[in-house]
Amino acid sequence: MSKKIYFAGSIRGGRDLAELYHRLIDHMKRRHTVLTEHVGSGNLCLTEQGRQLDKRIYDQDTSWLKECDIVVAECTVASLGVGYELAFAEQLGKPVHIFYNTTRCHLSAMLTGDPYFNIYPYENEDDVIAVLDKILSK
Ligand code: 6K6
Repeated sequence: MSKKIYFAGSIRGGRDLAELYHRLIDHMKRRHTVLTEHVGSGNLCLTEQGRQLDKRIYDQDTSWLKECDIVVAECTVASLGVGYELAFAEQLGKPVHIFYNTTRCHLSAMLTGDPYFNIYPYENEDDVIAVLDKILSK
């Protein structure tokens, strides 16, 4: 069944893996709806937009978190925003699946130490795709 996916990935935390986010989003979009497609965009504005414009982003993203069926997060690049979204999703009781590349980072203990989260360490992008397909086919 087609799912509404909230994909979380670093924006102001750093865009080193933006192309990976884009490929993962493209893959998931074949069968599902990704509410946060912009996370994989190449030309995002990374600077603070002021409290009012940032409030619009916050309101939209928290509304999508309430609407989604599942949260998928790529957490290799540390991001305050993604950490916030994961805790918010947990409060909402949404299933949360977290991926991180073990060759590039050490995940925060606040994620690995929280038994609520499904966590998938990986080394290759192909492994992420295979696990994602399994999760999304349920
Ligand atoms: C406009 C078009 C694309 O991006 C923008 C402006 N910025 C954001 N738009 C939407 N969601 C955002 C934006 N900035 C951060 N987020 C949310 O926080 C995303 O859902 C990411 O998963 C997460 C990234 O947080 P930071 O702390 O790395 O920015």
